[in-house]
Amino acid sequence: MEGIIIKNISNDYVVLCKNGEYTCKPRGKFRNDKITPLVGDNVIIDPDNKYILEIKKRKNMLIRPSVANIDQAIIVSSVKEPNFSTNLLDKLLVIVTYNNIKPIICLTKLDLLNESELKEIDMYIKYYSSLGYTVVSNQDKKLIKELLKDKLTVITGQSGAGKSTLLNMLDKSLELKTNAISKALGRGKHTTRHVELYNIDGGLVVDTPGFSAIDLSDIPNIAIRDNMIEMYENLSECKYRDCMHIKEDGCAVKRKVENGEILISRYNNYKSFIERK
Ligand SMILES: Nc1nc2c(ncn2[C@@H]2O[C@H](COP(=O)(O)OP(=O)(O)OP(=O)(O)O)[C@@H](O)[C@H]2O)c(=O)[nH]1
Ligand SMILES: [Mg+2]
Ligand SMILES: [Zn+2]
Repeated sequence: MEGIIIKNISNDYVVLCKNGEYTCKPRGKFRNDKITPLVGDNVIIDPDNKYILEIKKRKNMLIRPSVANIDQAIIVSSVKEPNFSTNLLDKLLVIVTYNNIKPIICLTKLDLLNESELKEIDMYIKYYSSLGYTVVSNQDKKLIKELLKDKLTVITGQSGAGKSTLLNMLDKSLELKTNAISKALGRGKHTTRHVELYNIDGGLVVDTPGFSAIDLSDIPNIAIRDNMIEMYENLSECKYRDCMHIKEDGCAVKRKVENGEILISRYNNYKSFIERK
């Protein structure tokens, strides 16, 4: 019988099939082959003996969070509590696009901003949109549901950003646990503890525990450059074909940062990624 793994707790995998859910163990074979089943895996199970018999070929996979066959990722970024961080957003955009996953930016807690703060965020929304990213707010319920339809979407972002809250807003029956940021950080714990896949009106969505630190250490510098749109698209205008936009002369990126065409925070974040700071 065919199904998809929607949850994993230690060695138990909950598999959603057409006629219901089955909690299965992986066959010993997988351990020998060093294959660990992941949430998002399409599998064949033996429903009588509750075993996973086969894992279908994966389209892609992420290590942290551990999810397979992802179509897109919603990067949840709060604009306050925790404060908006372009560094974190740009880092996640690089990680997601490097893994061939389409990013969607979802801003939360806009209701906590005053007018002048809203104006500043609006500038960022316009800039990221101009790069071609889809930018939504967690209030755009209808739009988000349309984006989720028929796709497997991972929800990622900092702890306390409002990932579980967003899913609860989309589907009240989920009743996911959420926690005030001060408490969440104070205890140094994540409210969401495990990776779990939910079906929201035909869209499969994975809630994940937020991270407090994440790094780009697996991604080579050239790939970081090529996964930041401005750093990649302006390369052809630089004097050197392999320009890293750092010390080189005749650099189109540095020129465009100076004349305001490229957002200074984007460039500074890029530099900090390249310099591994
Ligand atoms: N004012 C306001 N508060 C929000 C909004 N979204 C989330 N929150 C609050 O932010 C806190 C953290 O939300 P969660 O949904 O638990 O955050 P999370 O990203 O799931 O956190 P982890 O599971 O720890 O990774 C909760 O107290 C929410 O009520 C929002 O749009 N506006
Ligand atoms: Mg959560
Ligand atoms: Zn350059």
